Amino acid sequence: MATTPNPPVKSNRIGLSILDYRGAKSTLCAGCGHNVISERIIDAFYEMGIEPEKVAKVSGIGCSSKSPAYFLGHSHSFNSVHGRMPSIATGAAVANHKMLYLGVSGDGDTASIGIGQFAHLMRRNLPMIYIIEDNGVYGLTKGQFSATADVGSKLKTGVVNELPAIDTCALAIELGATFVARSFSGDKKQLLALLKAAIAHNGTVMLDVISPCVTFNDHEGSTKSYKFMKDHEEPLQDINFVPSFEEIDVEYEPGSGIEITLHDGSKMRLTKLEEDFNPTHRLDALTRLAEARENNEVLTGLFYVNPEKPSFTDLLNLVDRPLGTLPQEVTRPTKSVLDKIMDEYR
Ligand SMILES: Cc1ncc(C[n+]2csc(CCOP(=O)(O)OP(=O)(O)O)c2C)c(N)n1
Ligand code: SF4
Ligand SMILES: [Mg+2]
Repeated sequence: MATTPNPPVKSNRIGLSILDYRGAKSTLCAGCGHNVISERIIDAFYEMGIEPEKVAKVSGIGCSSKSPAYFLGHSHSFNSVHGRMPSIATGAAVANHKMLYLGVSGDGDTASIGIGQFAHLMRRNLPMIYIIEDNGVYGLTKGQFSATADVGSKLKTGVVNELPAIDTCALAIELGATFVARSFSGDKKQLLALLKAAIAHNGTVMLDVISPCVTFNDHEGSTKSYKFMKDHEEPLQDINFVPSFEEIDVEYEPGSGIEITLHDGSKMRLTKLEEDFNPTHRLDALTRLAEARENNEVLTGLFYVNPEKPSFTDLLNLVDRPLGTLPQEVTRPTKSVLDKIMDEYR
């Protein structure tokens, strides 16, 4: 009897299938926004044709910080201490600047315990993608308000948050990050375009993704629920990403939006822009975010990008070969050199 051949497995530009970008089976709650973000990360790295072995995943503590286990199973990974992922990422990036660093944090991990480390990562413009999976609560410890919870947002128990939210995007722009955006786990097209552009950028990408916690913060009265986001999300622009390795088949018409060329030659095309808003203008971005906060708008999209500013590792003028792989003969001064240095202190 004739057998039906299996359909050919699709592969990307480096010959890998989407299965090569998956990770372990998720242990997070079914329906958690974090699982959807993991899916988009898998799609973005597959579509960009990035070798999983060239990626280093770093995270802190929280449901969000567990999620790197569920994507890019062939990549390097380090699950650090609560709020301390930035220092681990900084050390790793200096020791080996040839890897692509992908950090996953939570709103608690970043905006509460980790705010100090977050601030210094942003100001250094460390070349990495820093994702906040933002649900407005500490999911792992059973749903207390985090510092990104909006004023007036209500817990299931009826407790109302009266403290102002920290806007992690405004903070990241103020401090020096060079690619700052907000998205929603349920906005598949926008999130995928932003993740692919993030891979093409050199410098700190700070991507705050609203990611509903179905167990503790998806009810009426929450401003981080699926329903609230579906009703209130206001995308600033329609984002199309054209990677450097793809032919640009449609000519871009000047005046129909903004085109931004990223570090590796990829292009972002932003259309349906609000009049006068240009994401390459830092002050415009800060003003627009402040207005959004005053008007209770949930703005998403690309707020700020600067493809020109040197990253932290550019500024260090590192030798081409990763420091962590240099042999001792190169990194350790000889006895005569050490003696000479000591002589200078006598
Ligand atoms: C030093 C330290 N303090 C407190 C905790 C307890 N703790 C674990 S996860 C967490 C908050 C997680 O919230 P978030 O980062 O928003 O992640 P989510 O679970 O919501 O994805 C806290 C307070 C801890 N693990 N370590
Ligand atoms: S508790 Fe909330 S954040 Fe944690 S896995 Fe469940 S739905 Fe996700
Ligand atoms: Mg959280």
